[in-house]
Amino acid sequence: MSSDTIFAIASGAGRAAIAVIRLSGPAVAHVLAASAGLTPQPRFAHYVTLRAPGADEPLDRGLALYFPAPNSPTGEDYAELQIHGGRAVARALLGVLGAFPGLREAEPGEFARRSLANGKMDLSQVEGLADLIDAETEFQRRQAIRALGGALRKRVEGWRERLVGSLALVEAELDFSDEGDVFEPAKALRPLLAPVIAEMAEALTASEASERLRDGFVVLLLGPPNSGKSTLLNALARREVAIVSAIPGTTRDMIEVHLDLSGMPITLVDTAGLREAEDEIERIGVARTRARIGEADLLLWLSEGGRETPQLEPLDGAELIRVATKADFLDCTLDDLAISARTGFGIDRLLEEIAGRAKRRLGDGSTALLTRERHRRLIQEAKLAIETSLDSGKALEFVADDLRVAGRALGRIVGAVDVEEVLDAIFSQFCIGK
Ligand SMILES: Nc1nc2c(ncn2[C@@H]2O[C@H](COP(=O)(O)OP(=O)(O)OP(=O)(O)O)[C@@H](O)[C@H]2O)c(=O)[nH]1
Ligand SMILES: [Mg+2]
Repeated sequence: MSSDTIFAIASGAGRAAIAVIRLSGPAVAHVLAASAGLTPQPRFAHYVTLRAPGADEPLDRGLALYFPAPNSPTGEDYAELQIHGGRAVARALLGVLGAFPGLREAEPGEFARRSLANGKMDLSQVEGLADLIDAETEFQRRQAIRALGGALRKRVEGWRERLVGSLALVEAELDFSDEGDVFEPAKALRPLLAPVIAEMAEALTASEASERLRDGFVVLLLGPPNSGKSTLLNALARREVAIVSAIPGTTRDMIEVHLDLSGMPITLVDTAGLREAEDEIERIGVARTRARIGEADLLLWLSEGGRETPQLEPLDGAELIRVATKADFLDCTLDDLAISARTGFGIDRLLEEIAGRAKRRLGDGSTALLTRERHRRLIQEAKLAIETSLDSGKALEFVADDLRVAGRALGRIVGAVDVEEVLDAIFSQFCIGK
């Protein structure tokens, strides 16, 4: 780890009542002494006056908290300064901090990276932290807090322990086997490893829901031009997001709105009405709509009074609901969900319908384990290697190799195995100050 001391505003950009500045690294105690005039008692809040070193004029007054290594969020000497949240206050203090030798502004995610390096968090927890910061709905929060609490780490450790146990059996056999006895690795290891394979398969099956919960449940509003798609989008978003007009072919670009529906993240997408397009721009809009169909979880096919049947290519996975629009002045066919975006008739029922399907697809985040494609890929890799190790008639050396491959894949999930490129990818998503 570098010997730089880093600092950053942790409380977000812009004007606020209070801003929090974090510092981490070996110079922290010196900086506090020089700018706040004291060596604070660890883990106590001190009310201090902050100044540039040697200056009389105060910059601001606020609270200083000091956490000496290793009992700190980063495992290094660490401090937080709570100051007034005006832009000029923060700018002045950051300027003073930057002038100390050995101090510099933190890169995005650098505090979390130091926590990882010092064993305060593992990689799956860091990912949970990133998701918690980004969480917009209750279920996303619940899922992220489980990851941050180490749910995946504990499971992975359980698997690794059993792998290590199996490997020990194989290696003992390699080192000490008598010429005479017959050790059949597949037979000896199966009782230990079959449950691991089963648990991994179960986690993989459930992972689609967790990943979806991170990304949101995508609902596409489809239908012929003028069927009322944009009007419905505006009604659900409760603001004028999309242009509505009586002219068919009004919408060309896809317009997305994010909703929190009973704790679930829903992305609603308005699209260009599906028809033989009359001009080049509309044609592109229709092509984009068709391309997006494959990525949606739910398709709402809107038509006036429910009169038109869906004209769509075969779809894999996504469900389709037919919706009859403009129920305020049209007779709607009965088996359809009838709505009027103008009067609000049927909208609650439609929302319930969407929520029900989303719930079935997403779960509520309380059992989530694999929240990222990265986890899923590594567990698949580990599972495959374990399965291969159990092939009958395999030489012990190869069995040991398979088990090591599986162990390394699992190690990568929690960052126990060197994974610089993964780290760069993950930490670059963080905001500065985290
Ligand atoms: N009476 C009534 N009119 C509606 C309703 N929903 C939409 N309209 C009208 O129908 C016309 C078309 O609505 P849009 O929402 O622009 O239709 P669209 O499906 O987005 O059309 P394109 O973007 O052209 O594909 C507008 O004049 C709306 O005011 C409704 O529930 N009741
Ligand atoms: Mg439209």
